[in-house]
Amino acid sequence: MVTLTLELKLIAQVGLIGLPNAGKSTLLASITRAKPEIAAYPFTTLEPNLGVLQLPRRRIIIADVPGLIAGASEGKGLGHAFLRHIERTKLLVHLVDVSKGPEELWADYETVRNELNTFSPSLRRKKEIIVLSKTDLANHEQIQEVGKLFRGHDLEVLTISAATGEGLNQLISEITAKSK
Ligand SMILES: Nc1nc2c(ncn2[C@@H]2O[C@H](COP(=O)(O)OP(=O)(O)OP(=O)(O)O)[C@@H](O)[C@H]2O)c(=O)[nH]1
Ligand SMILES: [Mg+2]
Repeated sequence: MVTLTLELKLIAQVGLIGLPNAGKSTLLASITRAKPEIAAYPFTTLEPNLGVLQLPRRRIIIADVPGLIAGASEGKGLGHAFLRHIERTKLLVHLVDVSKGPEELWADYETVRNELNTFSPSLRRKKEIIVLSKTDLANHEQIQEVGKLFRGHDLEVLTISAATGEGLNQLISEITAKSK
């Protein structure tokens, strides 16, 4: 007897990743018509949500997956099962909450990167846009300092506030250019 195991993977061009509470679902709700659950506590998203970013000549499907935590690639938290879903995306949008201090924020970024790197080479090599989220909760100096920290590691960052809409148009342009 032959046993076949079929795996269903969501088809999205872009995956939103980050620690729990980073603002992934809020971003999805801001740039698509999806209505994911949003709340001020971790692990609000328990299943991936898909949204369609409608452009004049293209539509881009975006997947918002549950937050990742340290150990996710080995099955901790909810992230593990959903890392598979972002394996086929062209681009990752990695959200980090800028209202946290620079050290904690950089540790958050590295935690998620480590999980991607451990999970598979295809995730490790995927294009990534780093987004500092919730800029309305941080002051200008804090944001500048964090930008400098990332540039010191040769990493470019974008800044957004889903609350005020700041930076969303630029992010949409970058997603459009890099998800082809
Ligand atoms: N002030 C402010 N709050 C935000 C912003 N974006 C998200 N939030 C808040 O941050 C909290 C978490 O947002 P979610 O979108 O649920 O975060 P998530 O990354 O999807 O979280 P999980 O599903 O748990 O992984 C909510 O209370 C949001 O209202 C923002 O730009 N500004
Ligand atoms: Mg969520």
